Amino acid sequence: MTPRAHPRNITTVAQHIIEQQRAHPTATGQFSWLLSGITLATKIIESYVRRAGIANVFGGTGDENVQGEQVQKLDVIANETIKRCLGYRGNIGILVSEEEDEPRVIQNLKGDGRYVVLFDPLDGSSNIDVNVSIGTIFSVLAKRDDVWPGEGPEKHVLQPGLKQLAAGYVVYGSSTVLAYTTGDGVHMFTLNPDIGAFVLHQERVTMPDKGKTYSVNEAYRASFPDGVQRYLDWAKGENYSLRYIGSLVADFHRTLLRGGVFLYPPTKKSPQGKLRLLYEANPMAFLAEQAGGAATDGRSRVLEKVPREMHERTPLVIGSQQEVARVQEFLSAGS
Ligand code: P6P
Repeated sequence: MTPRAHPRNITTVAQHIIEQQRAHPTATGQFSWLLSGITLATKIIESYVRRAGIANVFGGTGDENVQGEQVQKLDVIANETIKRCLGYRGNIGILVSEEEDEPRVIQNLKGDGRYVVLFDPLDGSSNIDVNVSIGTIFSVLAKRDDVWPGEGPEKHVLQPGLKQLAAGYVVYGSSTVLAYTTGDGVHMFTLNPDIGAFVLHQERVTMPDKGKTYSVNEAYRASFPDGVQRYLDWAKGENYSLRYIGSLVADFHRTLLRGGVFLYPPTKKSPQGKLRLLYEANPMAFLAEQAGGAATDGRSRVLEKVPREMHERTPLVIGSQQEVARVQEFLSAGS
């Protein structure tokens, strides 16, 4: 009989965020309120994901999103859920979603929406119908203070990843796990369905500085840069394992915990890489670095990239320090 979590051992994510905030005397609790909106949304999404087959939410809507991808029913539910949970928090001024063409500016009476929340509502959604782990990814910025009120939202949105105040993901897998950072380490929580709360199970998660696992879709090998192809040959010679789920959140979660390296290089089909900078690569790069890992686009640090447009894509090499450095060596030796 699995022992139930004893009340004395429960730290919920809400408590943890407040404790984290206490460590920042300038914090007003506004931030905790924002993050609790995100966790609420992911609990609602999880309730659909867990019963997708009987809730008639399998399959596509027949529409295409701004990315040119087939929209899954659960994509829409996840997107609407996050907008609903965050739209009325009062302190969020702009929402950016993978599913939306443009930033959504939230007008609230006091106009004090100081935060920008960027998210991929349901990453890996093509895997829903075959019960493979999928996830929600989020990133939080503060509005810039050098933008005139009359200017559009773009300047607030197009900030480098170094400016993130928080980032995280929820992976809907064999259990539902939330990982987040506010710049003071990476902390992980498991959703306890008995009490409907995310409960802390690991603080200050650190990524192993090496790991003999590479994660890439080798079907596209022929169109990878030469340096990547040489790296793959080297890794095979070193008896590395290949693990690739095809769901960024799941592949990253494994890399964060076990070490290794995940790569989505430029390909013929996606010459700038497939993953989006603002709400996929940046949040994962923030988490990776906070856990002692690294993240580049094959040339430069992901977090230093200055975005040019909202749905900008980027190549991504992310994981253990030594493994990312190894890939860089092969890339620097001649692309
Ligand atoms: P491919 C899912 O569609 C996604 O955006 C990421 O979650 C995942 O890492 C990647 O695409 C998989 O892409 O081309 O290997 O199917």
